[in-house]
Amino acid sequence: MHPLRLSGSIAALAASSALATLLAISLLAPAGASANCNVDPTLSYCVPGVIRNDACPAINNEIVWCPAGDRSLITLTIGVVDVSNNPCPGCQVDVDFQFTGTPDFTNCNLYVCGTAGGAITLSGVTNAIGEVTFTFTGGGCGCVNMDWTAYTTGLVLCSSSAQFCVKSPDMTGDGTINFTDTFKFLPMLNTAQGYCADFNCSNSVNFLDVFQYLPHLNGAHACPGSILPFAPCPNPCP
Ligand SMILES: [Ca+2]
Ligand SMILES: [Ca+2]
Repeated sequence: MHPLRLSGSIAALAASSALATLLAISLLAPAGASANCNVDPTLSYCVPGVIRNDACPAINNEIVWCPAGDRSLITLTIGVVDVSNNPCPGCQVDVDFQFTGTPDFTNCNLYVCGTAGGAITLSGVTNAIGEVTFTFTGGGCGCVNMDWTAYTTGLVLCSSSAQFCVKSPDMTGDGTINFTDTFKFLPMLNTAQGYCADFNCSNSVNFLDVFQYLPHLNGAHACPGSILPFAPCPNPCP
């Protein structure tokens, strides 16, 4: 290698190392800064919501989610403020989540990726406006309840729950999209009806829903990790 190029590489390496150090310091700094924030748990807030990325009308209360995360997501935003109602950036927030639900299909499951039996504890750090947002995806069709308790520095910020209506190309709710989901989909396509296969929320099942379904089937979309459903079926899914 040309000596100049080599020295350039070393300089780049040194720069990236310095950047990594800076990044590490900047990541560490907010945690310390949180000690300076006189958090007021009564003024702090937790707001459930969705990031909509599906073909259903925006005002619709049904969301389509895919275990691969390329459709709508369930969110929880936590805002931490001090006793003067000013945002607290750099606060570590820990949240205990518990998801439960009832599948619309018999013999099928509901799950949220990354959870074990619907439970997971996540941590995050509030941004410049004092907020941190957690996002979730999963599979199955039915009603999902999200219960949460959010803490910072030992204080409970909020503890509440919200319900979401979900449907997914993972119709069987086993964590992946494959031919078993197609077997669920086809009877609804043939009869032109079925809530769980109506992927564009048009109140009928037709070729437009096929177009919604196929990319997930062709991509064999799945949760990045293993799943442990929180609404297990009494029998194995077909
Ligand atoms: Ca499936
Ligand atoms: Ca439809």
